[in-house]
Amino acid sequence: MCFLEEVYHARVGRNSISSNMKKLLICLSAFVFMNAGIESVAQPIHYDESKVPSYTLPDPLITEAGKVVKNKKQWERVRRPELLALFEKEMFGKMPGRPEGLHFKVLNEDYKAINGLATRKEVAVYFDAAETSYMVMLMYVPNDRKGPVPAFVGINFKGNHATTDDPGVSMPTPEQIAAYGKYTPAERAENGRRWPYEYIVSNGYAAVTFYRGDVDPDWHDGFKNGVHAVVDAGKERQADSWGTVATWAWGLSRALDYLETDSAIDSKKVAVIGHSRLGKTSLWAGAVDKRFALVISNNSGCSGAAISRRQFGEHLKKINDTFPHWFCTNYHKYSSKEDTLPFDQHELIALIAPRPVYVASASQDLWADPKGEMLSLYHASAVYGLYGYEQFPLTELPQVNSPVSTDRMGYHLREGKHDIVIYDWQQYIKFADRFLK
Ligand code: GTR
Repeated sequence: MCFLEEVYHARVGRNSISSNMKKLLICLSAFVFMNAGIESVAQPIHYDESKVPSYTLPDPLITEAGKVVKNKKQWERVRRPELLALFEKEMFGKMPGRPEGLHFKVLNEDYKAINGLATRKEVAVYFDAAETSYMVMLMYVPNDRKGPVPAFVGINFKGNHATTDDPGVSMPTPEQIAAYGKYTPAERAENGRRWPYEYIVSNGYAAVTFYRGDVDPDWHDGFKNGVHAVVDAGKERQADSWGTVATWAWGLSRALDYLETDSAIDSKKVAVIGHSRLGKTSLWAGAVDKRFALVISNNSGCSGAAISRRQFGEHLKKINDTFPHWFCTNYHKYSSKEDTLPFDQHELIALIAPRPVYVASASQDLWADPKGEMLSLYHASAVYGLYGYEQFPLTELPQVNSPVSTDRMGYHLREGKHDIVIYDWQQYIKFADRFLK
C-alpha cells in the first residue's frame, strides 16, 4: 500500500476528516494509482450499501454431495470437516500440528505486578528442540484466586513491552530485533490502551499475549522467516501452504499448549481474542482448535467476520494485493471473484459452533464492513440451531453502544474508529462471565 493510499484508507475509511481534505486525498490517491498503475483501480472500494451486489450465500447445512444436514451428528461427522478442509485449502493454508520439539521455559516471575494484584510471567515457547525459533509469552495472572482461573489469550501488534508500562516486561533483545527484520520495536507502553491488564485481572481472568513477529514477521519475504524457517524447512511451498494468518493462529494453539501445563490457568476456559488482522486470526484459531472455549473477533473485517460477497469496504483483491502473505496462494484466485468462493465468512463463524462467539464492529470502521461482520452471526445461526441455540436476531445494525446477545452469540457496534478499547473489553468480560466463570 503506498503512503497516500495508507493516508486515504486510514482517514477516509476509518476516521472522519474535513470534506476538502477528503477531496484532496481522493485526487492525490487517484493520481498516484493512475501513475503507478495500481490494479486496485479495477475494483474500486465502496462504502455504499446500494452498491452491495445481490448475492446468494453458500448454505452451511448443505454438504458437498448436496445432502441437507439435519442434526449435529451429521454436522460434526460430515459437514464440519468438509468446510474446515475447504477453508484450509482455499484460504488460510494447511497448518502443521504441535511440533515435536515444542517445549517451554518460564523466564521470570514477579508476584507483585500491578500493585500486587497479579503475578507476571514471561514464558519462552520454543518451537524446536534446538531453540532456534520461539515466542515469548507475557502473562498476568490474578493473585486473588482460589483455584485455576480462566484466561484471555491474544496476539499483540507491537511487542509485549508495548502493551504495558510495567518496567518488568522485557524489551526485545538485539537477537529478536534482528529476526523481526523490517520492523523496529515500538516504544514501551505504546499500545497499552489496548491491553487493560488491571481491568482484566481484577475481573478474575488471566491475560496472555505474544508478539505476532515472534511467530511470523508481518511482511512478504517468501515465507522464509519466523516459524517457516524451522517448521517448513526443506518443504516446497504449495498453493495450499499456510499463510501468515494461519501461522499466527498456530502460535495461539502453541500458547494454549503451554497454558495446559500451567496450574494457575483453567485451560478449559480460555477465550481467544484478536483485533483486526489478529481478529481474522482468532477466528481461524477458534475454528481449528476446539480447545478454545470462546472466540472473540474485534473489527476483523475482510476475510475475518465480514461477508466477502458484500464487497463493502476492503475486498478480496485489495487484501490479497496488499498483503500477499496473509493467506495461501489458492485464495488469490478469488480476488474480484467473490461469487465463486466455495464458502463465505459466516461459515467460518459456524465452524466455532457450539462454542460461544462474539463479533464486534466500530461505527467509523467502514473499511471492515460492520454490517457484513454482524450478518455472519445471523447466517451462522443455522448451525448453532442444530445444537438448540437461538437465532441471532438482527439483519440491520443496532444502535451504537447497544450490545445484543443470544445464548451463544454476542455483538456490538462501538461508537468510534477501528481499535480495541476499554468499552470492547467491558463487553467481552461481561459475555465471558456467562460461560467461563
Ligand atoms: C488493514 C487491512 C485490514 C486489517 C487492518 C489491521 O490495513 O486492510 O484487513 O486487518 O489492516 O490489521 O489493522
